[in-house]
Amino acid sequence: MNEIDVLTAFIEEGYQISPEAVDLICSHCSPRELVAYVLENVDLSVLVIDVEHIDLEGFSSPVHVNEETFHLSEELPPGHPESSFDSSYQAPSMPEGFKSNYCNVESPVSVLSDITDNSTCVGEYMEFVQFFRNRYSRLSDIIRSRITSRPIESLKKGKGTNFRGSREAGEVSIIGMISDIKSTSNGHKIIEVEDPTGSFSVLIRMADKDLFEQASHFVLDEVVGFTGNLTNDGNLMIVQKVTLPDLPAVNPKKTGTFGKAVLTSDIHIGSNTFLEEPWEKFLDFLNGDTDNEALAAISKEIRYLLVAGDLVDGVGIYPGQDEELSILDVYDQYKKAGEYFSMIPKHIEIIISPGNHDAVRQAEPQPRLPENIRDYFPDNVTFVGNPSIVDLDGVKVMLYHGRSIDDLVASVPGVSYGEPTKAMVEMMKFRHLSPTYGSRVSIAPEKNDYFVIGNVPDILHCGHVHTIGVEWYKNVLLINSGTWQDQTEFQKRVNVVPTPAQVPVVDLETLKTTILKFDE
Ligand code: D5M
Ligand code: FE
Ligand code: ZN
Repeated sequence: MNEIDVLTAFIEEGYQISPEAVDLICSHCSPRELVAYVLENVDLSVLVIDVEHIDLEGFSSPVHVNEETFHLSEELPPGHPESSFDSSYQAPSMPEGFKSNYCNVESPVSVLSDITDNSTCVGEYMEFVQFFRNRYSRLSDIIRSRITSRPIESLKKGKGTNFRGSREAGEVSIIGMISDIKSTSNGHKIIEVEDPTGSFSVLIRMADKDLFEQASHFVLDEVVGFTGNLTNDGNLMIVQKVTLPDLPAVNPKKTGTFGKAVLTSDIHIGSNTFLEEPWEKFLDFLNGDTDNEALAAISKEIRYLLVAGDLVDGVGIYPGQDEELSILDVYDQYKKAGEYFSMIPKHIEIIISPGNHDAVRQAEPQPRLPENIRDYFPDNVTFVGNPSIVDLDGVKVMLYHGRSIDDLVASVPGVSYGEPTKAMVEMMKFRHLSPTYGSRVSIAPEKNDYFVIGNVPDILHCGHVHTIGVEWYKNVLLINSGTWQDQTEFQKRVNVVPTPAQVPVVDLETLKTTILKFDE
């Protein structure tokens, strides 16, 4: 509601209103409800409504939470499971005295992992060694808790004997980082793996169908455990079993909180295919400005808005991009973004991480946007790097723009742009957001591999591919949050078909997700 709306609402009811009272109502997070409350309670003798007639305390007294949630479950992608949480679990309850919406509720944000201000890398050889060792050490620790493995060096020394020098018998296990995947002339797979002590070749036979299927999901630089028998010359392992660093079969239940988080990404402000009208409808929704009661009920419960990269279209990102821009200067694009984000109610905590169209280094992990750009945005925005992990009042969300999805679509069977969460399942199984070095993702060798999924998040939120997807994987909610950009000429050429202006809204207590559409 703007000032004129407030003014006319009172005039229509036969009241005048002072400018200070108008300001007070407009600055409130639910002005529409406040106007109704004042009109209902004002003394009939009052002619001019002033600040003293606006009883904010009375307005703020607790109201009953509407338990009915607006579920568009028929619009969820096929296979979207219902919440699998333990029904005995009690989520933290709403604080006493919450208002007609969540505008006076604290919504804490803490950043648990982020490269910002921690980058050490200059790209030297030894840094790459350290980077891959960090990955190996963390992922192999997970696998080692499931199999008893030996260092590769001990297999070679043994040459057919075990590491105590006696005749080799039975199975052995190693944990290696995949350095090469080849097919033999008979169609078997030979996989070259490395650990800090050496390298070794393992064979996966075509006839071992399940194993072969599992191995078809491997991409370079992933860490995997292999169990099998060595050939007589001791130079090759015939694999019987593979062990991934996958999430445990029983992943502990979540620690929920109340309210809702809205997840989005790939806004591409400044592109001439940026969908301004649906986006502005979305901003209205965040402000509770909607005639749809169900949407208004959701809007009132929103505590967080997360943006997983590609806030603006940027400049010079792909050949001929300048012909598809409506705002040619990247700072002007961010200025416009800042104006849009200033329209979002101040009680909604906003998290923004960058993507490949944003004005930070292209090599990942990317730090948060620089200060001269952050200055365009209001105080309720927290800027983080890509990837990063944030804790939203007990719900842990890992944000990653998702550039590696391009690699996974190109090489893993069953992973496609149409179902982006399938790529995210691969990330969870191999506990890594972007395994392959030297492919589409340019990786900076930081001391710590920020792409390793160590502590398991409650939600993994990606974007980049411009298609929406929601899926559960072992109690982790995987969401690709789509886009606000219509198909570009460039995307037509590479056959990318986006699903724009759709927004997943996550209930932070149950992690049930509703997809809202703003394109109609
Ligand atoms: O990426 C938007 C989408 O376009 C995403 O699905 C990847 C795809 N894309 C981007 N660049 C390429 C190239 N060079 N080839 C094929 N597909 C591509 P965005 O990051 O928003 O540009
Ligand atoms: Fe994008
Ligand atoms: Zn992108």
